[in-house]
Amino acid sequence: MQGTVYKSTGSWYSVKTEEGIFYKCRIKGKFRIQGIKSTNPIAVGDKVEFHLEEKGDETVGVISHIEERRNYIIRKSVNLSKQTHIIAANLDQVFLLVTLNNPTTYTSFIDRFLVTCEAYDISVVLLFNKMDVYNDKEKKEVDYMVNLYEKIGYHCIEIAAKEGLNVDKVKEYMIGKVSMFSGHSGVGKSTLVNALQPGLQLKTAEISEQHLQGQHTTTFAEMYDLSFEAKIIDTPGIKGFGIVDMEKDEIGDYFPEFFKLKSECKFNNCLHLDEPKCAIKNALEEDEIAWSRYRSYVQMVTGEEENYRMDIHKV
Ligand SMILES: Nc1nc2c(ncn2[C@@H]2O[C@H](COP(=O)(O)OP(=O)(O)OP(=O)(O)O)[C@@H](O)[C@H]2O)c(=O)[nH]1
Ligand SMILES: [Mg+2]
Ligand SMILES: [Zn+2]
Repeated sequence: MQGTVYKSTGSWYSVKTEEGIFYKCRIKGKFRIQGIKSTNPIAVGDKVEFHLEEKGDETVGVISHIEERRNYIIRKSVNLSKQTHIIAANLDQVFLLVTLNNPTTYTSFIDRFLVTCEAYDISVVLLFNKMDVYNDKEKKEVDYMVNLYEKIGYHCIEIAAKEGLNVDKVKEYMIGKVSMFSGHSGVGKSTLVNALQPGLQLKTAEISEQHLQGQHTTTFAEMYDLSFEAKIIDTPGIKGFGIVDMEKDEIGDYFPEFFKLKSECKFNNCLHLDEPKCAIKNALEEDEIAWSRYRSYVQMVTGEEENYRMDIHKV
């Protein structure tokens, strides 16, 4: 039998067949794929083969094979374990939800996320959520970020999931595709799924409630079929986003605005750090490249930890 993984708890997988039937499945023993060292061998979005086994009065599926992935999105946990985790597989696009506060999304996080999407060739749209609560100054900050990222070539939409603002625009991007919502805990991923399809009623929670519980509201990635020919994967919030297995000299290629200029650097192996006649540093001085992007880049190349506060706006 064949199906698509709709939910993964780490020990159980919910697999949907083409006939639309869900089976509870598991894997036997160690299941390793093509040398990927990951905490989860099978992720939401994976296409799998399985067979049914009777266990007492219960029928469970046992996954025996996973189809080669068209793509997947992976991150390194930022805690000490440094394990990698596949968030989802076989995606058409990813939406990164960003909020200025409650919680704060720093550009260093956005940039790491974008670099991973570039490296894995997955298109990404930035959604600036909770526009309903920002004051004028904060709205300007969002506009500044939208300008910054649009100029590089990323689509950005300002939304308010709770009020339905611009949810239609998000819908347009989703039709006919498998998409994923990502971002910190509390940015409104599940709220947005509910806004797209009110009947689903996914659990959402205030950040203060989340802290009381000491955990994220959404605990496992799960895919949903929406009424308008779209599939969405809601994911648990992520704190940090460590990039996986990248050579120093390839990171710059995943900053599109750097990549465009790099042939103009004096040295063809320029890392854009202290080298003379560097086109990227020139563009930075001319304000054609944003300082926040350059700082993110330096952080990644020098292997600094992501989580420090920084001032992202020029004002
Ligand atoms: N004011 C306002 N609040 C919002 C908006 N979108 C979401 N929220 C609120 O933000 C809080 C968190 O929303 P969730 O949808 O649970 O966030 P999440 O990203 O799914 O969080 P995790 O599941 O923990 O990763 C809830 O109290 C929502 O009501 C919005 O557009 N405006
Ligand atoms: Mg959620
Ligand atoms: Zn350079």
